[in-house]
Amino acid sequence: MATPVNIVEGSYVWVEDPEVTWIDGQVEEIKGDEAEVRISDEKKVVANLSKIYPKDVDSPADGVDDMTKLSYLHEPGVLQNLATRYQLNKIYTYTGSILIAINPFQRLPDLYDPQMMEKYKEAPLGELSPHVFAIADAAYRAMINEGKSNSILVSGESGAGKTETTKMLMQYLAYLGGRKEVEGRSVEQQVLESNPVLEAFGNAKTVRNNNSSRFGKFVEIQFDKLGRISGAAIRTYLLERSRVCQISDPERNYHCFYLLCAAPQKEIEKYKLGHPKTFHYLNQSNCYELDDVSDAHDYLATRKAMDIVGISQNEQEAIFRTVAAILHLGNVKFSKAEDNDSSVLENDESNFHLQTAAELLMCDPNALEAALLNRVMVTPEEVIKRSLDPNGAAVSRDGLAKTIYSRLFEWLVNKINSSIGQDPNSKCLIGVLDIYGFESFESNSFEQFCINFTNEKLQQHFNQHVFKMEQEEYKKEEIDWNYIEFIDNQDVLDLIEKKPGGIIALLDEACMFPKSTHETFSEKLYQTFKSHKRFIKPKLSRTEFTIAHYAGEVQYQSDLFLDKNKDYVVAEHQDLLTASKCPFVATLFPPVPEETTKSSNKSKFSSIGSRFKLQLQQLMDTLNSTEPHYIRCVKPNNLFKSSIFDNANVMQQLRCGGVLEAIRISCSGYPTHKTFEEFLHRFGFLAPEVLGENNDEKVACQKILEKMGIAGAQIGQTKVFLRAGQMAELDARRVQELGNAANIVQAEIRSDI
Ligand code: AOV
Ligand code: MG
Repeated sequence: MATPVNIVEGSYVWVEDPEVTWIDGQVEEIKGDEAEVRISDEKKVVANLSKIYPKDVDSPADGVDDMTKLSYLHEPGVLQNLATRYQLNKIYTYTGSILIAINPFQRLPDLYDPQMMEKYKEAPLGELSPHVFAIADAAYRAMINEGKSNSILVSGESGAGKTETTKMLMQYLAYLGGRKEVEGRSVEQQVLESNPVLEAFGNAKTVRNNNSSRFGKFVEIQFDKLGRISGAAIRTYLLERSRVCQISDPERNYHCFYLLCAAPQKEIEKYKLGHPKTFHYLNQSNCYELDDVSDAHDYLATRKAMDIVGISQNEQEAIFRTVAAILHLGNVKFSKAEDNDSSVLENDESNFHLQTAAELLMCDPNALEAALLNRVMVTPEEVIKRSLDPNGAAVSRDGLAKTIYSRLFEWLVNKINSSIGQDPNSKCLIGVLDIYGFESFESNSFEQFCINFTNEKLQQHFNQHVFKMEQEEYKKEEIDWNYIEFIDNQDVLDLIEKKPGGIIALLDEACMFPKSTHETFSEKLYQTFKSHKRFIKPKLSRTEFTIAHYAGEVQYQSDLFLDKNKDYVVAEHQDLLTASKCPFVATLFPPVPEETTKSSNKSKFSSIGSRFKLQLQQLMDTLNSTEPHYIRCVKPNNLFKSSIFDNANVMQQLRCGGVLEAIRISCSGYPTHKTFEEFLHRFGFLAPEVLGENNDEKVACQKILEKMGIAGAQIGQTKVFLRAGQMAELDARRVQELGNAANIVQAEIRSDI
């Protein structure tokens, strides 16, 4: 961000502070590069002039609803504005047309009720207080008026409020595009009820969020010529599979497992269930219940939502039966067989769970046992049957559980889509994107790699968009805009996705080469990206690598990258479930066509990374054909508490989420846009003669700039555009003038005495 150079003695400023990030005070003395700033009666600090920023003392006490109205666009100003508003429960603020939403961590009364929806309907953006409804309304209006598809992209870190925001957006769009009299299930109702269904199966408690989405989601709402909802399509991205079998304290597995364990007694008996702590897939963590959530209530609510989205009673029964089967499967344990390296079921209890799992999946228990304990290898010469050791059998079991669960999730999405129905004639749609936010944990694996890759993609889209909008504003005002530059994150994207040679391509190569290990893969990365600016090899490590993402550095553990990248269903598992007597289970595992099983290893390999990359590219193509609207969600603290605004934490998110980058982009052009009237009101007294001349506003502004010797600023059609630092320069002059005026007044008073 530009360094303000125009700070004088007497200026009000912001100084960096280790505790609250920024603190305000007044400059008492300037010596060379250093300023002495009085913070309070007791406290003075000395800081380098390049590290202090001017404070706008004229800003309203309750903040401004649009950051671009701030006289100074810099970090402390932005932060102060958001903090002030948050304390007043004003959680929404614009930055131009971008909406910043700060998670209130409490239900704010009336904020989302029908009266509010009615109020926002057709109100021009910016006329009412900032709100998600205003963004949805703008998207809807633009779609109707221009006949063009729009999209709303919601981003922010885990727990920042993306999913809640998305639900509000959908509710408002359903309100605008719904039909008055509804018979049975309406399309909009189905669209809305898809949320609780997908959340039950795709959300889980993590350390960051009690209801964390573990998949990405793009909902495309289709409208007919009259602007009514006529169909919808939900696309989901990469569900976190590992969670089904592995969780760490105090997280939880997917909600549906706990819901089912809290189901009415009849179901519990039918599925032979018990307390979640009796199941290995759930008892790896000590967390079973969530504050303020009743799993029993949510079970019934989920069933109801499933009714509405068109999942039949039979299908629902089969879905929960499959969920129960996964829990039982997880309890099957193995021990070493006495005489060799193969394994057997550990005890009667394991046998009971295996029998129950087979019964629920309606497959042959002996075949299930065999599929878990053995692996058949087909070579051109012969078919070899190999027994797995207990560890291998457990891996096989978990693989089966993950595959069943992810197929079940895919089935749900497809079912919801076919039941809501697509409108082939729809020319206009509004897409709403709710994707997992940037993640950096202590240990980061392939999932985080994919999640962060997604965020890089969206970040690029965002930068390009902000850049374009800024240019459009300049064009509209007919000013020269040649010299805005902006930093692109294309280099990180190349590192990840370039073909050939990017990390995903190298990972695919490693997966196809039978002798690769994560060590050889890592070695290859180290060699290839030795001098890449965004790639770092951590000292002493032979299997880890760090990527310098736009949002910060993340160190990845490559151990499971190869395994997780292979999209591969063990043939024995496939055959077992294809043969299930339960039609639902059998449809999850349609028979694999002959040729693919027989062909060489190479074409059999299907890469999750590459497929995900392709899906993302398709998503970007869709987004690029729409008019985007951005909502950036911010988490005010890590305690999930209302009313706590943690400056450092918010600052970090604004930096990572690109909000400050957006501001930086506008700073590299003309960060301050003031209407002629505002400008004259503030600076008119610097040139009273100009005001006296009865000039038109535009000419008056021009003359003031000339008199003050401000070069490079521009006068548009309705606004004055100032370069970075020029506002501070004018304000400094104002402080001096005011000081002079005050001295004169004081002198007059004294001479009066
Ligand atoms: P996320 O989608 O951004 O995280 P959520 O939308 O699930 O985050 O929000 C987390 C929690 O914050 C919710 O469960 C609510 O308790 C609360 N919350 C968020 N927005 C609001 C709001 N507008 N009003 C009231 N409470 C709110 V993740 O899915 O983890 O990245 O993968
Ligand atoms: Mg979410």
